[in-house]
Formats: sequence, C-alpha cells, structure tokens
Amino acid sequence: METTLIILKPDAVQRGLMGRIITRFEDKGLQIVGAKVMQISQDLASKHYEDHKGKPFYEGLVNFMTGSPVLALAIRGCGAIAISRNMMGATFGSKADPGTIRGDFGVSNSFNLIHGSDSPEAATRELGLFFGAGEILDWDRSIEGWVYDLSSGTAE
Ligand code: 3AN
Repeated sequence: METTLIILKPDAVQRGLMGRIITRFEDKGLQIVGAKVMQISQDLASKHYEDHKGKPFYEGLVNFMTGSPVLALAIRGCGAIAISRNMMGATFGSKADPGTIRGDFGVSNSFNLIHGSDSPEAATRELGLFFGAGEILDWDRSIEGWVYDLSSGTAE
C-alpha cells in the first residue's frame, strides 16, 4: 500500500470543488487516511517547492499556494501515487485530457487545482511536511475485501 499527499489548491477550495474532487478518489477505491484544511505558510511553501526555487514561476506559485486555504489529503491504496497522478492529468487544465481532474475542472495555464506527490520518496517527504504524528490514521475499511481481491493474502 502506498500513501500519497494530495493538495486541493486554493482555486479548488475557492471554487467549491473539494467535494467533487474527493468523490473521484473515493469512487476510484482509494482510501482517505488524512485530511486538513489549512493555510500554507511561506516556510512550508518554500520547503514543499524547494525543487522549483529559482524557476521563473516560483514566486507566483508560492504566492498562489499561500494566499488562500488548501485541503491537504493523505490518500492510500495500491499504486496510489501513479493512480492519483493519472487521475489529475497533465500539469495545466488547458492541456489535460477530458476525464482527468485538471482536464474536467480547469482551463488555466497557471492555476491547476491539485497537487499529487510524484514518487514514493516525494510522498514520504511531503506527507511529513503536511501531517504531524497521529494525523494520518490507519483505519480498516469494511469494504476493503470488495475494493481489492484479498484472497491471496495481498491486495490485488
Ligand atoms: P505537476 O503538478 O503536474 O507535477 P510540476 O511538478 O511540473 O507539475 O510543477 C509543480 C507545480 O509548479 C505545478 N503544479 C504548477 O503549479 C507549478 N508550475 C509548473 N510549471 C509552471 C509554469 N510554467 N507556470 C506556472 N506554474 C508552474
């Protein structure tokens, strides 16, 4: 099982899209194990986006991400990182395929609704930035045996 950090960005929160986006992850069969509405500080944004420091869009990105609340989610499932990235679509809504979150809900070449960790290493690092001890819950889903085939002892 993988756990990934998903952030519903300020444009998603302000546009009232949180419920519809969360529903897509739940409908897919992924499990929500952490959720937090929060205002990202400058310090947290600079840590989260440290790989983008120095890029032309960096300052605008940090201003956008810190300017209004976000919803941070910890989402779990087999292959949750790649599955979530596929569900998000290409970086900007103008290019993202229909059927993806960015493709269906956005047209901007700057605001893009959602962040998802892009590797297991990034997920571990980013979850540690956004969630403290005890804020990600290992809870048993009663439907687990219908979301996955558990008959071999592993989730298939
Ligand atoms: P993705 O979110 O699809 O993984 P990355 O990793 O290329 O995209 O970029 C990280 C974030 O940086 C994006 N989510 C986006 O908000 C921002 N970003 C990337 N490229 C640009 C750009 N050319 N102009 C404005 N923001 C950008």
